[in-house]
Amino acid sequence: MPMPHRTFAQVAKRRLTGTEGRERIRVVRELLAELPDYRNGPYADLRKSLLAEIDETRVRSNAVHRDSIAVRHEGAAQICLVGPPNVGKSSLLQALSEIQIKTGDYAFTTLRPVPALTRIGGVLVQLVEIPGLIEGASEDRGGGRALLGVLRGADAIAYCCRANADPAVLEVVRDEVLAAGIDKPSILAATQADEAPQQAILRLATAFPDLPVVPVSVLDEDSLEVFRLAVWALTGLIRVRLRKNGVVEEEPIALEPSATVADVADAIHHDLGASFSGARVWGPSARFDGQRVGREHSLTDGDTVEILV
Ligand SMILES: Nc1nc2c(ncn2[C@@H]2O[C@H](COP(=O)(O)OP(=O)(O)OP(=O)(O)O)[C@@H](O)[C@H]2O)c(=O)[nH]1
Ligand SMILES: [Mg+2]
Repeated sequence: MPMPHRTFAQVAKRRLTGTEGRERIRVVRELLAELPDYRNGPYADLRKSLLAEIDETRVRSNAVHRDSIAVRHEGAAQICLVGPPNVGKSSLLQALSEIQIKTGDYAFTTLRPVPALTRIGGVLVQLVEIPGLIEGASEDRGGGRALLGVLRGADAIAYCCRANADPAVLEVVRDEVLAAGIDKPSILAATQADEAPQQAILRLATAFPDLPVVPVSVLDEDSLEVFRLAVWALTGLIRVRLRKNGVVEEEPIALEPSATVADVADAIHHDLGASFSGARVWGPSARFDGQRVGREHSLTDGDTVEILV
């Protein structure tokens, strides 16, 4: 004897309360399975309204996803990997970090932005794979608006294109980014370079004269290192090592290029920033090792600093 349809409707309402997205769809499916299979009458009406509920839930969750996607910034800078589908963005992310990510020999393996941290010269930098942008993305095709929103919040862009591909396929993507009014420091990673002749790299460089081209292959560790350095250059940051009581700390800190000794002291502790008397500097910005400098001395990438109290 099936549950009276009014009772079923009440049960359904109660079970659906407070659910959203995938969870809501799962509950609806369970309810559908429990519903007597009548073709007409109140049970058939219930079935229809539950089926409509699935569609509505889908539309709602898409709307939520589309409005915006937030990728929390981590590390010293956030660099987005952007390019057509299936060029090797995930493979690059995997080769440069600890994450396990799906890669595949087909388009749109990655559907959401995927962040991963990579260490460059001792500093953590965040790379974010942006799923394949398609023509019309700036008008929201393929959920493009939310993806471009992530890009808008990034510090820089590494465009990715198969080294032996026709440059036109990347032009499509780049045009969408520019049409969205996004213009950030950028490089062009010519991916799967192990499968491309030197002329292919030249062809890309000619097609994109304003982008430094970095040939890269996940099979070639040296090329990955060159790519890391190019990403570091994109951040525009400098690395400075701290020295305390004669011992240099292993991991450098990342600073804005205009950083002074006072900024370093302040980064260590606000009180120190206010009270320290000066510093000693080793490295490119010092005239000689251990040079005594004042608060406003500008630092350079590769310096080592000891704050004097
Ligand atoms: N020979 C070679 N193949 C590569 C390299 N990098 C990636 N591939 C292959 O290229 C295909 C696509 O790789 P993915 O990393 O999934 O590409 P993607 O750009 O993330 O793709 P979507 O997320 O689908 O847009 C896979 O079959 C990889 O094995 C490379 O450096 N050399
Ligand atoms: Mg991918």
